[in-house]
Amino acid sequence: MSRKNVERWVEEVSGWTRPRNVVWCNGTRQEYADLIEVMLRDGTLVRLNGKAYPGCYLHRSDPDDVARTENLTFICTQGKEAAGPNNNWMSPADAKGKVGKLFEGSMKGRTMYVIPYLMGPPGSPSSKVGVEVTDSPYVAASMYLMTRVGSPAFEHLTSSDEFVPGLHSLGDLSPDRRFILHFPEERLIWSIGSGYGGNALLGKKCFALRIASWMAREQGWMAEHMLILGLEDPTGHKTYMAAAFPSASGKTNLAMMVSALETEGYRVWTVGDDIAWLRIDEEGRLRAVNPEAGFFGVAPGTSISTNPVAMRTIERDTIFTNVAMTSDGYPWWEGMGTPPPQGLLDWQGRSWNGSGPAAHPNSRFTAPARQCPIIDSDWENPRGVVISAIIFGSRRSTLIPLVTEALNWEHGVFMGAGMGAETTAAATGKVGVVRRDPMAMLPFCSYNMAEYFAHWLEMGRRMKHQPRIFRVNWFRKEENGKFLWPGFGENIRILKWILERLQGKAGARETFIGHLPEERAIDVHGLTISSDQMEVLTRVDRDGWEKESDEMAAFFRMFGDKLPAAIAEEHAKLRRNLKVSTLHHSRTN
Ligand code: GTP
Ligand code: SPV
Ligand code: MN
Repeated sequence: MSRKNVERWVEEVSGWTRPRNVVWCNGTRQEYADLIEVMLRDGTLVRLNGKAYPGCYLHRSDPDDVARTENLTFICTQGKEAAGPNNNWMSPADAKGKVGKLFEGSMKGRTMYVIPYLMGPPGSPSSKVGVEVTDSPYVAASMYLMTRVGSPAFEHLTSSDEFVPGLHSLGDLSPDRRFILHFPEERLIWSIGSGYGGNALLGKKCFALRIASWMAREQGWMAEHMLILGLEDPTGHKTYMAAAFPSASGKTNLAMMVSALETEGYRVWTVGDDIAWLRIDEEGRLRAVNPEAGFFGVAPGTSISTNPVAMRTIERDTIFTNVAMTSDGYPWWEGMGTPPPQGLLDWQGRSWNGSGPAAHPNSRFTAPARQCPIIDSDWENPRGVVISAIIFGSRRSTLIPLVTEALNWEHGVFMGAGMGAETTAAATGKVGVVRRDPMAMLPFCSYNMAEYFAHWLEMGRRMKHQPRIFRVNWFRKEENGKFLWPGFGENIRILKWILERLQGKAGARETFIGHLPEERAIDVHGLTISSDQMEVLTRVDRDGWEKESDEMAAFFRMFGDKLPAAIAEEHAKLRRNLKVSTLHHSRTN
């Protein structure tokens, strides 16, 4: 049993970070309760209204520590090329020298929590063990909600010796001394100076995406920033789909959707809302597991009308971070569906004066997945679920149609690789600027993305039954800034079209960007949307695509001749077709 190896590593890091005491977490409810007690006593947590929100707490973070900090996130590989132009890089020796100093004595006077955790369903060949050492009780408690802590990890460890160590310390929380470091070659994570989710809950983005994407390429599987959902149709049959959208761009909402077509028998079941680990099974199908056991979801915009399932998931045993609080001790945020009440405290605990948001735009809830009322019966199936469709999506206020189907796997990989997305509050920096975010993995792929595209192409070649690939966009806006498409539960109409495409039933017209829904192929009955608006949502704007294609070119150029030929060829094809369509236009106009 490699518990010995874990003990050896813990001894090493505690000798150096010098905590006051060390607590091993075995995953019991009592341990979780003790952590909560510690935080209520020292003010890290505030208890919310026990009648309306039993077992719920509010955490207010340092005002400078509210989102992922991509500029302070590094991949530390022997050579710079391995990390690619898409990552910040430091050599392992430099990283350890520089950041090692910051860890010296960083836990003085604090408790060190040792958290063995399992990512993935117990008993699954896909699952992997991590051990996080942290001096933050908030991080420790969040790990209880987000992963399988303690015995599931040790039971899994007995069957394999591998575990991914992750060292985390709050340090002094200064962004000047904040580093999120990944050593994929030795499967190691170091994080200091932040207590924020994606920087500090090391099982999530650091392990399940950055370290895992590296392992996945070596071992022939995929680690993706994807939700997983089951779409039940009127016959009762479920079709599973995985969808990659960038941060704060609708994964949790799609995965938990309450279908607007429920009376007709279409409904959604949740398997996962953020990350998917995918492998090819013996029959050549792609199967996915959700490595996580909880949701770390965006609070603003979540309401009874937009996401009633999330609202029910978070009404008990949930930790809220950086939301506002009412005088009754209820959590509150913008877009919750109720007007801001009198006596509201903002996310920093100050009396809210009506200027600026009361809840931080990246405020979040952390809740166990089992509390989700529509969690899928197969969400912990060790074999995972068979994926029939892969969906790429992002926020684009213009150009990108409501839905497009790729012509084939290569074209679909190109669609994902060239995807542009408007940035959100989930990472520090400007919000709403378009950047390329291939497969929604730009901040999470730990190696050269040109090789990542090649890996996608190779995975497609190895599959006997490739999922079909789609691109969606719920975020088109009218000139007045209003969303053109109602979104949320109405997105079922697009999932229905996707399902009907898989079944060979739905109509589509082939264009140079892919298959677009034929007029009236999308079921809009009961919706107040005009055929003009639907036309706008499914139009191909040639000039816009010309510009889009230039932006893809600029992005792809970064990778030089590492860019796979198939991607370059798909891009060249788009260019050629754009020219042809110009000729066509001038002839018909
Ligand atoms: P991460 O947890 O950061 O990875 O985000 P996510 O991709 O899970 O995004 P999430 O579902 O939490 O949605 C982010 C924001 O987008 C929330 O404010 C939602 O209310 C909003 N949103 C989600 N789906 C839709 C939609 O279909 N239409 C519109 N207009 N907004 C949406
Ligand atoms: C994201 O930013 O994509 C999230 C939140 O899901 S975090 O855990 O911070 O990465
Ligand atoms: Mn995410």
